[in-house]
Amino acid sequence: MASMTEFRRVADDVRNWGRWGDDDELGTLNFITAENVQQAASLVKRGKVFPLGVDFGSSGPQGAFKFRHNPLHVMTIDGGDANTLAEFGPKWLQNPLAREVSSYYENGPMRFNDDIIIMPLQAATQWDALSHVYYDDQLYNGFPASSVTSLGAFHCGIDKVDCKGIASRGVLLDICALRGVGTFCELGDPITPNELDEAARTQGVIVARGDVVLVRTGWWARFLETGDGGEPGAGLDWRCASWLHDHEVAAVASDNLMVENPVSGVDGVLLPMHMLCLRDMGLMLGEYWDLTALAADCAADRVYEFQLIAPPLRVTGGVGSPLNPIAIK
Ligand code: UVW
Repeated sequence: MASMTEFRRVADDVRNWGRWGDDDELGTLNFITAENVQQAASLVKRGKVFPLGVDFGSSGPQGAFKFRHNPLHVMTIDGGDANTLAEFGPKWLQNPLAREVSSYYENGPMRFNDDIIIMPLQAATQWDALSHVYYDDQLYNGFPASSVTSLGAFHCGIDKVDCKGIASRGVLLDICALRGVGTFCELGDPITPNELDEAARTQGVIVARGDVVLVRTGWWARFLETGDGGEPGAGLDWRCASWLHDHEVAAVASDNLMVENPVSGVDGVLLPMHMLCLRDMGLMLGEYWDLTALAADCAADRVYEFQLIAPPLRVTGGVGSPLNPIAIK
């Protein structure tokens, strides 16, 4: 178990504050240049598209956590209204909305359905914004933690990264394949920097500046089998923060619930990778990405690089965002 002193030493090493200016709110997305975007597009050879987003619905994994919930999706106008509102709406004097909607049906053949979704921005496939996690009262680049207000994040909100797309080269590192574990890397064995190197080497790919690295642990496939959103699986050991820093990776995402190993590895510190990546490096984390089909295709053609397009929603001041990233080969 590492000490807090050791953690702080690593934090000092990987910290990117000031690297792209004192007002920077993009962090390692700055590694993605126009050349990266162009080169990533040139990786599209077969036009095969892999949607990496999971379902946004009531049976997602977030039911396992008391402070988060699965998306609540409710129909506000549906097919039943075409008949019932046509009958009752026009006569419903105290309800102008019912009269208005039914008038649409009375005057022509058009029918419509509407719906609404209520969900934590940390449900299902997501990006963590740089303002999601902090310590010592500071966000990435030294911005005060108090700048995250009840109206949202004034600094380092997810809307700030909109200018980047996010599009770059994606590289899959398949740890299930490396470990020869069929579908799922069990808890108790965090993924080490050496394993990331080994996965890249055996797959014949070199992780380079500006890449978005996708780490497959098999957690999502396991969740689909068990329905247990609280089951921990292996994630990145906290020391992988230095590996991501050294390789000048733009962002990292995984198929599990928090990218990092649930067992901290640092005495008295919960989620040290989150602290180092988001707050010190300015490196965004993607969670609950479904990498199963992409991994199968990569194993079949032995090509582990692709164009990755993964823009978040432009939620004003959001500290995270749902998305449906796509990989194209
Ligand atoms: C926390 O658990 C704090 O965050 P995340 O959803 O990013 O893992």
